[in-house]
Amino acid sequence: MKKIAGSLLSIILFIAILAGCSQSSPETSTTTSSEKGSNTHAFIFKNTGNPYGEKMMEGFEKAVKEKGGKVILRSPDQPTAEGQIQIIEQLITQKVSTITVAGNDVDALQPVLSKAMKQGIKVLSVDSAVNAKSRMVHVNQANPERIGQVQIEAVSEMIDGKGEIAILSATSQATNQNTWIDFMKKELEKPEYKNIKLVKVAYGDDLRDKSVSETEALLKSYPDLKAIIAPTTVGIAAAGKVLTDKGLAGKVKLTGLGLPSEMASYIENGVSPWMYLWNPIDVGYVAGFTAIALDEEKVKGEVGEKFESGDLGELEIVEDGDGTQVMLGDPFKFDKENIGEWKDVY
Ligand code: RAM
Repeated sequence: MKKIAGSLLSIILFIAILAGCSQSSPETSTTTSSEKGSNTHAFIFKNTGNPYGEKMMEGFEKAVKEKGGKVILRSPDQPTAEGQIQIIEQLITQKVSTITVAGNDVDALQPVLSKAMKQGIKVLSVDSAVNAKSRMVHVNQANPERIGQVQIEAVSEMIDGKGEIAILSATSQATNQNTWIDFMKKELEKPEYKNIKLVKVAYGDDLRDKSVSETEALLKSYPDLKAIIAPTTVGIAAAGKVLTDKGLAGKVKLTGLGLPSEMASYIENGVSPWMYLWNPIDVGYVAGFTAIALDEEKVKGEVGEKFESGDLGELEIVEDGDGTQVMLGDPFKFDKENIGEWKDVY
């Protein structure tokens, strides 16, 4: 009898322990999957095959992994809004937690991004902004006004303040390039640049072959061309190759925004005396932390809010026209002196 009572007691105790366990498990899950969603963070770049986009994705993935989240990295084959819309529709169906996009058009993504936000998905843009209604915040790689100014200062110094120049851009809808070009044009209005003539803005669409043929067309149409500014890493590398192959080092100067890894040889051979960029890995990394801060509702994307950005410390959300942004500093100059230190980094 005693024996039976003893084993009954242990069965009761065992059931009680099991019940205790099952009671505590929902507590752990409430803070992760059930309330916070899937902790899945999607990043969409402009198009595939661009090493700059790959570096940003690398930084984004690093940030999300540091915070224990899951990452989805997607890009359309061509740098079009339509391609991004299709991807965003799929991500909404997948119920991702956040979408970070480098927009191929400032307005065209608004319906699909608004739909995502209505379903509770947090949306931000990075690199190439979408309009303020389509996002909660934008992560800006560098001060756009300074980007415009430094390009014109550089080109003016390279051609002694006079002659014809052209711009080789990405797509005609790319918000980031269009903003920088507007600031370049504004800078060119200053009296010190009165002898510099911007003859053409060409669009290589961030596709290598098109950027090569657009560079060749510029050289053909403007035989007196003194310099090309390419504010796109794809464009500047393509122009660097064309000018090198045609033996035009020193004759047609090249500057713009380039990846040190793709531009080192054209800086070393003198085709591009110097150029600028920022760290695309850091830009992606900050976007990852911004996405997570929005998802965890630590910030709403409002001016004055601050959040932790891993190795990059605390960042603040500031004004950006009718929207808000996180701003990452000034463009950095790469020349013969320092290119060797950076060409293996990005
Ligand atoms: C290209 C892309 C990208 C831009 C850089 C500078 O890779 O157009 O959006 O930020 O250049």
